[in-house]
Amino acid sequence: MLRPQDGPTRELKRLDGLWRFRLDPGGEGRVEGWWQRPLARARDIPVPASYNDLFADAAVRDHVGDAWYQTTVRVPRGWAGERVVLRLDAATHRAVVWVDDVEVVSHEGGYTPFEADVTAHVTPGQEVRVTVVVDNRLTWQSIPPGIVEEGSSGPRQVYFHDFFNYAGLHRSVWLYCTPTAHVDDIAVVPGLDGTTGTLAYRVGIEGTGAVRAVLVDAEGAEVARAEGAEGSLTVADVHPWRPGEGYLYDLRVELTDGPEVVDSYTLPVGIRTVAVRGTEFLINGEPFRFTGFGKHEDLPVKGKGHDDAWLVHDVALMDWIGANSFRTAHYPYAEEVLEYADRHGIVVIDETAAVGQNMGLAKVVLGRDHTTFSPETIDERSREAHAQAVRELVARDRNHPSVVLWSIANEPESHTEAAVDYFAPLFALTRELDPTRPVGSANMMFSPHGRDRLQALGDVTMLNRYYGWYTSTGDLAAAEAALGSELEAWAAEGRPIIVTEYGADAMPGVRSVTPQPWSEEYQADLLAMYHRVFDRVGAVVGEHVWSFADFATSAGTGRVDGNRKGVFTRDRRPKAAAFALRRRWRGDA
Ligand code: GCB
Repeated sequence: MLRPQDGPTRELKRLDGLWRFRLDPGGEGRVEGWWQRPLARARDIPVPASYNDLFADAAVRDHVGDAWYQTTVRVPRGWAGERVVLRLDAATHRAVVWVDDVEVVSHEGGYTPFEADVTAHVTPGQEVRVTVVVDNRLTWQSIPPGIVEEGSSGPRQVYFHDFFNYAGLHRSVWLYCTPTAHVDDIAVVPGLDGTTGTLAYRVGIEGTGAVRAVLVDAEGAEVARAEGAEGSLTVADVHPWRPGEGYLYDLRVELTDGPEVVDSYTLPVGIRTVAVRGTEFLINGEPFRFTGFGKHEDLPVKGKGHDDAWLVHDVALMDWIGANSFRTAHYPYAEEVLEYADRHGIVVIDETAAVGQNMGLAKVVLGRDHTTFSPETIDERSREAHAQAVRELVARDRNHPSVVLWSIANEPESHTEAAVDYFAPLFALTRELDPTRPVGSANMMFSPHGRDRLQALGDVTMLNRYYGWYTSTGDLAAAEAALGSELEAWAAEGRPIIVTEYGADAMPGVRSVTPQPWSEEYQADLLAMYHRVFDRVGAVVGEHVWSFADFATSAGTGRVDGNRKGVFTRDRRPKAAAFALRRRWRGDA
């Protein structure tokens, strides 16, 4: 799905700002038709932002169910005769949207965009009312899963993942126009052969017309062109996209009718290749070593609301510390983040929101006894929702050169036949949708080498490990021995290993001369221990510390105002470990 843009044939209006907002714990709005009139008893709310932390009110923070958003927008009068589209970059976790009295679209899944052609429901020059109801409930059939239970003071949301269930309109909302006949979709596949680059492209169009593709370099010079909706462009003396250097070309796709350019869409593209060879992960044919983090979209006050200032600051900190990559744990991030990664040469592991599909873990953490995959829990419908999440992730992100690996789940149950039955078709689907990128899923420590059955389905071994924290707590020598022997065993399977999580909680200011968990020194020492082991095991090609920054979680005795495994605090101040990582990753500190 193409991101909306301004251009010679397209215009864009961002609907962000203060909207009207009302919680609906009783679910009355859908029955009473709240979209039909100005939202009664509403308050102002910023978009984009999670609603949970804005109002200093536990009823809002812990709300379960519908929340209504409303605004009015004047459709620009110059849009007469154009196709008008309303797009939401994300609504967490599902939403229905009305324009005035007409339902125009609904969508399931909290981290991917959706849109509706609203041409028939608007009049250029006139105002319309836009109403969105956002439902934050997680069920066995949602991605991620959860259970809503009746508590003494109303419904309570239970979930199996370790980050707070923020909800609302987390990303921008847009009204945009295109010509009626327009470029609907573009897919590119870059290639490299020595100093020659190639870009295979496929354009989907609505309406009729001829397609032309023009490739322009960063200085604005045309380097290749082709006619036809499908084709390949060749670039002599190509300037590849590479880690640390986000060189981009512009692919200008034009839909023409004789001499007239009916529509034009410009897609930034990077020319690079990705491959797995034995235990190596290759970018542009050269072995790449991932340094960086599993992150979260998580901010004080805004929750999961996207914010460009924090994006720029986070990337500045990643640069400061010497991180060349990150994983979008545990859901697809805002498209602004991927575009920024493209432009800055940051390598991305792109993950679906399938996290918490592991009832072995739920038993330990929540004391609950469920079967992970069963007709009563995660079932065929869940898998279809998961497949749809994969489709939407790949459709949205396949053109980003920064994305080098799809992660289709984080720490699912992975030792059972049921897990293999559930996941094998999802691996196949991902490869069918994108044969050009490796696929994996992050493994959890309850299914170590010898027990896990999913890693063999992937191209890369992805391990989340907490030796020295959840096991051998405080005993780094025992942890080192256990980690070393497990990694050696995985290495023998012949796939590259990315340790997608390792880390320890640390409370800033807790200092210790002896190995005390929760101290800044213990966090730094634990990371150093992992690095000693990584440097011994050649198949380890990636180290992603968990986590970049502290983040909000649900309440728990192991959580102190959230998860404290950040190398930076939630407001992005460095802990002692940050300086140690900088020394390792930059070597010049
Ligand atoms: C994990 C999860 C991550 C948690 C982390 C932890 O394995 O993938 O979501 O936050 O452990 O800190 O326990």
